[in-house]
Amino acid sequence: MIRRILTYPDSELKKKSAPVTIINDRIRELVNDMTETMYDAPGVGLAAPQIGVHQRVIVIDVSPKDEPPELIVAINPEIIHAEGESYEEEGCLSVPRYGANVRRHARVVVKAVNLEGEEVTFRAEGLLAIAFQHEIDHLNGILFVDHLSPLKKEIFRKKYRNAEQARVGA
Ligand code: K1U
Ligand code: ZN
Repeated sequence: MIRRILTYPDSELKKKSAPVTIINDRIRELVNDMTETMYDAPGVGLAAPQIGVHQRVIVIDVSPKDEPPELIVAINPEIIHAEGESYEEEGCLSVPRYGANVRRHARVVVKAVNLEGEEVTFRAEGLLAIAFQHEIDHLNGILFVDHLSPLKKEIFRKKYRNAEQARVGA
């Protein structure tokens, strides 16, 4: 089922998510819903708190449009190694119509559990590395705009508020 994606400034997006302790039908259904919601959006990733579920589950697919899908499901993901620096433009399904450059690690190693309950390790670079960092931030209640300098964040807040007010005719 496609779920509604919460948007900034919803306070649910600022809450920290809890680790998954057991992989049961509820988690499998959550992953199915997240996957459907991500592909429908469309996005290259989605974290459970974006649909209001505060469990440490993310889905990612950064495969090019003209290639077969390569879905990554990561439960309780943890960055166990990070190196290098990147500064690329990001967007967020929870912050529609806004993009900004964010400083991230260029390469990460992520440890997680898959839907079978097995421990898995991902070595990521490029967009996949950025997506892992972006989605794991969501699990900790952090949005990409929280990485902006205080001045840029203030400009974002004002611009975003004005743009949203104009859009809904407030
Ligand atoms: O978590 C999210 O809000 C999803 C977000 C993930 C992300 C985007 C860019 C860099 C890192 C992580 C998105 O998918 S925003 C939409 C987007 O970037 C996109 C959509 C369709 C095709 C390609 C990109
Ligand atoms: Zn996001």
